[in-house]
Amino acid sequence: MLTVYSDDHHLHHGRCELIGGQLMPCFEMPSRADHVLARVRKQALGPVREPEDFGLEPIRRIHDAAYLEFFKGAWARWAELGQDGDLLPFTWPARTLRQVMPKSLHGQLGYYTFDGGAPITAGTWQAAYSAAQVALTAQAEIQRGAHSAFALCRPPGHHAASDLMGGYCYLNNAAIAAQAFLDQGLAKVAILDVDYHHGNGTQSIFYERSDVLFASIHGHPEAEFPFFLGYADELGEGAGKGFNFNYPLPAGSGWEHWSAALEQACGEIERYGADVVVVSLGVDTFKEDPISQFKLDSPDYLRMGERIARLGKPTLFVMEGGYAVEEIGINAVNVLEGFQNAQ
Ligand code: Q9C
Ligand code: ZN
Repeated sequence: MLTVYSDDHHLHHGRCELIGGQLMPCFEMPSRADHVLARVRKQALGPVREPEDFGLEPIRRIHDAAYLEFFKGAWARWAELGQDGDLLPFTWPARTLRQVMPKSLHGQLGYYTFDGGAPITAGTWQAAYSAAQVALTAQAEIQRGAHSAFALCRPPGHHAASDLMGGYCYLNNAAIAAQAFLDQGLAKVAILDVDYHHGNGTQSIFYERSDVLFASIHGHPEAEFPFFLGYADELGEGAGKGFNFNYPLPAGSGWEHWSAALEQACGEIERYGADVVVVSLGVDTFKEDPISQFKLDSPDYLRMGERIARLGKPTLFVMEGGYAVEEIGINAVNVLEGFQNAQ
């Protein structure tokens, strides 16, 4: 299986996030992708290639033009104010406030974010842009006939909506790749989101559409980030009704419960008759993940890959979360090896 990877992810290294009432070093750190790449090489999964540059057009198919303009220019505006710390929001247009567009950088930052977990640093735009190109390059490989490919994206993407960043995410790599498949002639794309957190960004992007089915297995939003989306009764709207499936699970869920949800999600993908499957591959379901509450163990990821392979569809794996840095490589690559060995 081809892996697409760009060193540009190192350009994004947030300093800190607010957790447990304290500023802690960001869990979403560059060594995550380094560990996954090292494991890809160690296991000889296949070739590793740099991304091609498909430009902004395929990103604009998913993201709002003004949002992209804001994100691209935000750091320069911050630097012009004489600042060099991470650019982080602190005010949001929540209930009782107006959805107006302020003039100030921080006002606009509040408008374009849904949490304080997506710091903008000097290199964040370039890193996120390259991650989207990584996803598009792996997508192109499948479009050209490969049965699978791995987009080793960092920063991750599934929390990012059309005009919102948050949850460590800026550009929705999986959604951008899914749209590219459609734009290149496929009719039906299924996105299977196995990250511990609900893929609120991806769901919102495709919620009223039937050409992309979204299925997500995640910590119950009653208790888990992103809290305000990801409930089982969210089934899609309008033309998208019946094309959105959420499987929220309680804290402490292990492979037995998790794999039962995977079975249901796979059943929906089969019924749908997807031309291609995009897997939002987060491995923060791991039992030792420092910010998550599921109990998957490393061998479970092999089973996960095998089950996905049994769908029998061309499959694009897009890296999302996973914060047990030492094991992230083993767990992510186990999914890919499980998939590959089941062929
Ligand atoms: N800073 C992904 O796994 N946690 N994102 C909030 C307070 C946010 C996870 C804790 C978790 C986001 C891609
Ligand atoms: Zn996650």
